Amino acid sequence: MSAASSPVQVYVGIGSNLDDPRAQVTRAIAALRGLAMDDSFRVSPLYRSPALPSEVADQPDFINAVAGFVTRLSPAALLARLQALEAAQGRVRDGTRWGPRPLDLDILLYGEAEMDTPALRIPHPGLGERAFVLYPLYDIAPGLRLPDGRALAALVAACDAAGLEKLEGT
Ligand code: A4P
Ligand code: MG
Repeated sequence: MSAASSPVQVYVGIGSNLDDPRAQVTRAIAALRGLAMDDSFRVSPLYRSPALPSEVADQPDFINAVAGFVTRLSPAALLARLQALEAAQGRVRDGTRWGPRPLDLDILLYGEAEMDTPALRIPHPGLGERAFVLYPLYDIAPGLRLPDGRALAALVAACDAAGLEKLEGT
């Protein structure tokens, strides 16, 4: 077993636009709950939006959500667990960037960590501009600040949410 590190608050972005996306996201939420310490697990409502960037919009709409929880997994161990969950839900990596996928799990934030390696970029690139990430993150962590000090509330206020639809009853 790998050495346990101190508990860290993490946020994970969940996205799907293939093979019944709403069911894929619901299943992923249940699996992520299993990674959370104690009763730390929080999850946003589900949102629907067209695929971004607009060059790749010729594919099904995405369903997105954000989960937040406390874990002792290291960033690399957490990424490995997320990739195993993607694979378990039928994701095949064929090298197509931004292609349609049954499940995409991104580490959005790992405590206050800032990392920039090919395997892991944290905070996740695009976090500060993407409505389908910012809105659900705000739902579960309205007072959050990014490691660079920017307030999540200010990013939400500045972000273009055209096309983003919160799914009622989620
Ligand atoms: N990787 C680096 N940093 C991270 C991180 N913080 N979390 C590496 C997870 N993985 C990270 O990922 C490729 C590699 O990124 C991984 O091997 C990992 O080591 P991937 O998931 O295979 O590739 P991808 O998702 O196609 O590319 P990318 O650049 O991560 O795309 P994004 O940014 O995830 O965007 N539109 C809507 N409406 N909703 C969406 O959810 N998602 C995307 C994908 C595009 N458009 C979308 C949505
Ligand atoms: Mg990804």
